[in-house]
Amino acid sequence: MKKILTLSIVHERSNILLGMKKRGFGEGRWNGFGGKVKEGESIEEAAKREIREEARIEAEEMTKRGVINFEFKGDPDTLEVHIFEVIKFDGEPTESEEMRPKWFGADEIPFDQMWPDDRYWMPLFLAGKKFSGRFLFDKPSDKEYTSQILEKELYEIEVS
Ligand code: 6OG
Repeated sequence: MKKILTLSIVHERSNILLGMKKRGFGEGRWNGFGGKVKEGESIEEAAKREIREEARIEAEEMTKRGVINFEFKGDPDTLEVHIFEVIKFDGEPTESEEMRPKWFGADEIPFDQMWPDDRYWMPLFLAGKKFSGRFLFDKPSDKEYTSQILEKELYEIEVS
């Protein structure tokens, strides 16, 4: 089964806002804000709701930057993650139950404490490119274990 998720990264000048995931899937890692799209909402509405819930800010301007399919060996589910760049927001990023937000400069992104796919697509994100891809992992990461990439496809998309 395919699950649709969002992942939003606020990009302001050369800084990005990430959140430390405090619980659940991806716990103990830095990531953008996001989660599952609920029935009846658009992908963009879901992205805005998740940013509001997890970082307590209101996304006012965002653009779709990529779609990546994530699979785990032996698991029939595919996570179709839609990646957004938030260019304008209102409010002050604030810690929530799920996430502790923090700004990072483009040259100090904590890839060692992120999902291992991020070091491949983040440079495209930071360069303003659009992309699509697919990653197959051995098994989910948790606090102690970092997933290993078994297969990787990543393409830059030309959009006029
Ligand atoms: P909840 O299920 O906690 O949302 N996500 C991933 N992000 C990256 N960078 N790599 C992955 O590789 C990911 N798998 C899922 C999507 C989970 C959040 O984590 C993202 C969502 O924003 C496997 O609601």
